[in-house]
Amino acid sequence: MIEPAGDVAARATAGFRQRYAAEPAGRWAAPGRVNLIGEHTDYNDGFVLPFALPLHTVVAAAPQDDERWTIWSELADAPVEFGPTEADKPGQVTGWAAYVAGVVWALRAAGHPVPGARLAIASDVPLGSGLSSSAALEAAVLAALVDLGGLDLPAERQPRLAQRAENDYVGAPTGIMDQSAVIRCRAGHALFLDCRSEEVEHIPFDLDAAGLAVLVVDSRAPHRHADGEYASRRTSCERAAGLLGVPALRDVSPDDLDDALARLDDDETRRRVRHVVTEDQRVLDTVALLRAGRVRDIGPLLTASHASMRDDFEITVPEIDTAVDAALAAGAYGARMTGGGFGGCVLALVDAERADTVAAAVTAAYAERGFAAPGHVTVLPAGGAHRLP
Ligand code: GAF
Repeated sequence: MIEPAGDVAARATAGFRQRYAAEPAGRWAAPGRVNLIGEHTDYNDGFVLPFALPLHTVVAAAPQDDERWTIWSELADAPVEFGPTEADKPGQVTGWAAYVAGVVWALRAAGHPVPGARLAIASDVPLGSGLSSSAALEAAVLAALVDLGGLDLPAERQPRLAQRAENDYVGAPTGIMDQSAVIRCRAGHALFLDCRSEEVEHIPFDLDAAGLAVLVVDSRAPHRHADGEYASRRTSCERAAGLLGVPALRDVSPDDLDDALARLDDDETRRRVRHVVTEDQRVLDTVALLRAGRVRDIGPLLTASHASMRDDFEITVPEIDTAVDAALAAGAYGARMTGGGFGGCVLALVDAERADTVAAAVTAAYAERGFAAPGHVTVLPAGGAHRLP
């Protein structure tokens, strides 16, 4: 198991000591994630296959006697403090601290007696790169408060609660994937999640044994209206499900796709539906290949997923498409954008020994197009949120 970088935990601990002149009662870590395949399927009750990254947010925390919460983050200028009045009303705490207040709010709204606490936060999950830094923060805070308060909230029920914090307190209409990934993933595995039932299967994803690596390229593309575009894709899918008379697009079978498309009234909605229905099937096909140990063979499914996001769901941007094309031209088995879109990261499945060559090809293609240089890192699947020893 890959433990979080010691220095993130050390920074959280040092921050706690410095800020509060006391020792933390414990430290809790939650990872970032990439999604191997299954994009914009979660809020359509469909399937996703993310895995956790060996990059973490760490919360050092201790209970405090009164019912108040004080949070310090190494990334913020000043600490934030709030009590039940602010926590019980979405919108009262804003900015990065809203993710923490949202967790307190969601716990209290579900009837849990949340202990007052002092928290110090450090992280090496990049912000704004689509690697779920917000879910990592929610999950680490949630793990800390559950442990400190001795709350009865098993891991399988935590993602829904963290999602509620993000949807109803922060106000971002995201699905259940990111919170599930950062809480429930297992090292060496991808998480096959049925977003309707929330049942999971841990699918072995042993890149090392296959001589492979996943190269994650940070496109560094500026986010272009990502929040509004995300919400409009979601609305469009829900409207289409209504028109088709199904609870969610997950209920449209690929065999019935042509009939379903013929019943829709405009081309844009048809493209959105086609993406979701074919993407669900690509997740199932990817899982089948991984179960059979055919890791290399998932490459074409990753690339087909990208084409579907680019042409049908229309959520990619030029930097992202450039990175995918360059990785494929340099010999990647498959490549796709990962996450909500309009920027963020690309993942490419590559022979481990060619990872640097593929990364260099992407960097060269960026330079040719005049884009700011991308970032890159190779990753192995890590485990979900946990208390540190
Ligand atoms: C973002 C959201 F938070 C997820 O719920 C999911 O919809 C994803 O975009 C797209 O697959 O990460």
